[in-house]
Amino acid sequence: MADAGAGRTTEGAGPRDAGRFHVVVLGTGPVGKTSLIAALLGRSAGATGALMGTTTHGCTHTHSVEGVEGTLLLTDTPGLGEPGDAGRAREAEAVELALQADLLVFLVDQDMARADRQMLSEMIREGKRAVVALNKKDRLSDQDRVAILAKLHERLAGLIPTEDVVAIAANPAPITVRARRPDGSTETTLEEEPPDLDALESRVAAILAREGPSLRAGNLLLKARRLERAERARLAAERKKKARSIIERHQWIAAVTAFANPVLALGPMAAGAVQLRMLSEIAAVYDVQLSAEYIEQVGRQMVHTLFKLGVAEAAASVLGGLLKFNPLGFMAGGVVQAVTMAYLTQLTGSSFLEYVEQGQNWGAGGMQAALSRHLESTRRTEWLTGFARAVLEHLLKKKR
Ligand SMILES: Nc1nc2c(ncn2[C@@H]2O[C@H](COP(=O)(O)OP(=O)(O)OP(=O)(O)O)[C@@H](O)[C@H]2O)c(=O)[nH]1
Ligand SMILES: [Mg+2]
Repeated sequence: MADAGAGRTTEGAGPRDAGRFHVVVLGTGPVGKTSLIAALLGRSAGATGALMGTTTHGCTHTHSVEGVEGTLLLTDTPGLGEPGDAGRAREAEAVELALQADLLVFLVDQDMARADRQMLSEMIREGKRAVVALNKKDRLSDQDRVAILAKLHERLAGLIPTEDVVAIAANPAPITVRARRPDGSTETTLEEEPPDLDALESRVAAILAREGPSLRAGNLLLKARRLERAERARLAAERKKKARSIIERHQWIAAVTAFANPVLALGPMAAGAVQLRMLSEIAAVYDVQLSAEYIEQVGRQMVHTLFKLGVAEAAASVLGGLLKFNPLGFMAGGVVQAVTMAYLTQLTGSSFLEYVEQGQNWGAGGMQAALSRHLESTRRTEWLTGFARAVLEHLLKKKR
């Protein structure tokens, strides 16, 4: 049978691959993933080695199983949990490949580490069907093998049915055989041991025979759902970016307007027009239908609440420190008003953005709690100092 995996994996079991079933082997460190694939194929499947990181890229091989119609795609993956940036990138590739699987074979060579269990449960949450194979069973006494399997059953309770946890030896170590020569001396030879994959092969065959078509259909659904989720995330990020730039634009307008009319500026009444325009634009980005009256009412309430919560005091206190050491001190006249109104606009904008993002929901405690959260998380921080400085610089630029 032809080997599809001369290089990196590019193919997967998609809707066109009617007679194909995609198995991906996953595991942390040198647990024997490549060895397992070689043993299943009955020939080499790439380099193997005792140190981690031997396989650096995914590779897919085609394989057929006796008694099972169609073709198996077997994908080897780089090990999970290797250190460094390169290790993380390899893990990301392995996860990406695992998500393409109709069936995962999760390989371990001892009791399962917490990170393995977490990865496996994430895969199962993604809707993946998985079997767990304890490899290198030749290294274990019968008693140890039974004990480790029992431990695995316990750890995987609720995730993987007991019959889907099996023990195998993909590439058992050769055994030493002593033979007595006719002359009475002894000869020691190393004898290769054949792989022992019976338990795994019969599980995979049974799963394929029983669940193959529905697993494949399920996988198609999952793929569609994943794409949908990715599309939603992309749209959310794009909307947020637009909304953020709307907030920024209006915060500058608020600053410049207040700076020009400091007497009128400081008070809930003054915030009206800028707020109304900003909130309407944000609502439009999120395709949220809110009447102008509602937005005006919400805007007024937010401004009022923020003044009550101390937005002006917060802006003034951060400016006190800034202006003392700042050559911009000469502008102090309208600066307090400008920073206050810009800060206010930033807070109402961010809170309203969160509100529409969450499906027109202020979260626990309603609008007041949301505003208070935003104010509290910024008022005594470096962020507010940086913000005030940016407003001052903006005003100075406008002045020039
Ligand atoms: N004793 C014993 N050793 C095994 C068995 N299977 C694999 N090994 C050895 O374990 C080591 C790692 O095997 P690989 O197949 O390279 O492991 P891998 O999971 O592909 O490792 P990476 O590619 O580095 O992630 C090699 O030295 C294999 O010979 C087994 O059943 N028994
Ligand atoms: Mg390998």
